[in-house]
Amino acid sequence: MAPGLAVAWAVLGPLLGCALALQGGMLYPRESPSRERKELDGLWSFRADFSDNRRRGFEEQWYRRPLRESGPTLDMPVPSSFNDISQDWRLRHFVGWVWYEREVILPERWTQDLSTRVVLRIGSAHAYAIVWVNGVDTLEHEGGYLPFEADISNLVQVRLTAQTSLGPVSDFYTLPVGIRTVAVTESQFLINGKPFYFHGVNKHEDADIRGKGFDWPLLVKDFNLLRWLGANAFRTSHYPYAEEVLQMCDRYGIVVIDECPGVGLALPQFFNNVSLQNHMRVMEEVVRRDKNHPAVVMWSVANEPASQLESAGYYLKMVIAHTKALDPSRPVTFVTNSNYAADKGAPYVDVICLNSYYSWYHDYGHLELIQQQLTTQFESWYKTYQKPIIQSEYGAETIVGFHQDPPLMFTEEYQKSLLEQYHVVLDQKRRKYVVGELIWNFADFMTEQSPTRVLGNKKGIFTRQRQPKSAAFLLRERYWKIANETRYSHSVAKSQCLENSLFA
Ligand code: GCB
Repeated sequence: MAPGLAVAWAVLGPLLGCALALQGGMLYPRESPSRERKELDGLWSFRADFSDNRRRGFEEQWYRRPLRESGPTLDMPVPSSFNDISQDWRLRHFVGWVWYEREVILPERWTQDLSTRVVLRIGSAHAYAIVWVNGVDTLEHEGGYLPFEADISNLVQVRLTAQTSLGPVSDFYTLPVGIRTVAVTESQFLINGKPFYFHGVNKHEDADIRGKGFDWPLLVKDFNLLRWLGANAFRTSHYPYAEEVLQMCDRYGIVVIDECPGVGLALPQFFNNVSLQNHMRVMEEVVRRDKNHPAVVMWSVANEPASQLESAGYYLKMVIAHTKALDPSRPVTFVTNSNYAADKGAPYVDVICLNSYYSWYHDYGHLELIQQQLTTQFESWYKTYQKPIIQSEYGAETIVGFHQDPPLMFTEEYQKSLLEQYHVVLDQKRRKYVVGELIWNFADFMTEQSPTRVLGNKKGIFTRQRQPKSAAFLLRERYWKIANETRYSHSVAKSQCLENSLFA
């Protein structure tokens, strides 16, 4: 196997001035028939040196061993500004040395063909950088903004051969694994044989400017916020998310209900054989891609299909059976907003997932009705099916900065009060057969315009820019309280890496 290339670099506060001697140009790294390029962007290990003299890293020689062995590390996306990513106020204004580390597997040719020149290039590091490669002090650079590079061929080129009892190895692949069991009883969701309560969110892959699209800084920010919130789960509403998202969930111990894009199945004509075949094929693709993620504990085949229709009943039965055949190890569900007496798909799911918007889409403003309506909802469903239930959506549109007391719709007070009413009933039922609650939504997100949307869907507890509304603080208190009551509180609190996660 090619040797790992461990890279650590450190940056310091203000730029002090620089003296550069011109030694030829520095070409932007472009691929060509004779040049290959390997991106080092992505997640790095990170540690700020909070010691009084800010020099502990040098004194203890953190560059000699994996950074995680020096003390607690964080995941830090590169490129990004560490001050903006974390919920730790100390990092917001931190001045001093910070340490970044990345382990890289280089292509065999780079490390074994001694005529290949390997150059390490840092696009920019603010404001003073020292770079170690495999523990060797290789490069120093003062001043941010501009690139610097060094020939590291002699540090990474070693002749190695790998052999197994079957002969030489020609292909290598590393698959991080986690081991856990998932099971469902009449009233419980079990992970590793212990009752698990989902206290989390629904998300969207959405942010300002970027819209939908994978983005490391955004992802790390969102995971920092999930931890701040004390959330232990989310549903990938309403489509499978980027694979990097699931990798983060595996590492952080966040449990996932993995949903396929079966959304908008609202009309009778959608439940035909062509859609069914297509839906089953999509489930195959989702399961094939995501089955190795321990974080994924349940498949959701659809969101709010018109499951009161007979044709939908047959359709959902087939999709669910197909998904179970593809993966007998995980429960399967779909998310419904139908009435318990009418739903034709519920007989086939392992867990009932219910969306309801009491005092929002009907009985507007009547927060006092929520407790009775929600109690009836839970009791009717449980009496009919004797299956565990998750409140998979509930919430209220809230425009940040709108205030009114007594609460009126669209204000922060209304969102809080609505959540509080739901929580009263959830607390009564969660020790019985309700096994989870997922707020709609983690953050505001963009939608088509309509009379019910004010520049998108504003049911986020965070704004689209990831700042908390009042409800976020309410939910934070609740989720940490539940986390501390459950057996998994340890993993929720510390699940930065696999050793501490539920799936270790
Ligand atoms: C729902 C949907 C979700 C919507 C939400 C809302 O029931 O599942 O996609 O965004 O309601 O806010 O209307």
